[in-house]
Amino acid sequence: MAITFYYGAGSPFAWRVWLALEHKAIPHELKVLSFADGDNRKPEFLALNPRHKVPLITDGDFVLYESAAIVEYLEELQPVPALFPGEARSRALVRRMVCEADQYLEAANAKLIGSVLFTKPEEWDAGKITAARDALVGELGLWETAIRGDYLAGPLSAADFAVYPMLAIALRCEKKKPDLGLKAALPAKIAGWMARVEALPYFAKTWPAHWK
Ligand SMILES: N[C@@H](CCC(=O)N[C@@H](CS)C(=O)NCC(=O)O)C(=O)O
Repeated sequence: MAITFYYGAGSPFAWRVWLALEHKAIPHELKVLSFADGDNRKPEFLALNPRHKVPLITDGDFVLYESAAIVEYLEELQPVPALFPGEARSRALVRRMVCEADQYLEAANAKLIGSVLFTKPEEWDAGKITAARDALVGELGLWETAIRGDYLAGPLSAADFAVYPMLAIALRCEKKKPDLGLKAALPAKIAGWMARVEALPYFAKTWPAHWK
């Protein structure tokens, strides 16, 4: 088993890589780091990633971090089943969606997560939370318009694995703040697409352990 996968539960970026590994059935050793215990700041991990972030993989003596780069590497390592399917234009569309997820969806998500999950309830700012939720719903409206088929780019692709975990963590905010109103505001096509990702045979295995 050449690949070792460094993972942190609840990290949408690490989740993306796990879904890609499972989709391609690439054998790997899973190393779960604990953020609470500071595993990602320990010297042995900093030697692999000075940015102290998961995900990270090693493949023999090759070390790679950054989830989008890892997924592309896995695709080159094992092209079938594809995560960048089709011809050049279809693959470019997948890459565009991954960039959009990492740039725009992530920015909207970070505001909501920051104002709900990473803020103590007694310090919640209702105006800030509503604005963050509305901005995310607005962003999701763009994704709803962009959906090409059963999955974001048409066939299942790296775009689905980039976006799904971000939305799952956003919806997690509603567990902590049940009146958030995000689930109810999800565009219908996005809700249907999420259900299709959740129906993938390996999906349940990747659900964050502490969310169960
Ligand atoms: N751009 C990176 C983001 C990775 C990232 O932000 N990971 C977070 C967890 S979601 C992390 O490890 N944070 C720990 C830290 O910064 O100390 C990627 O796509 O892999």
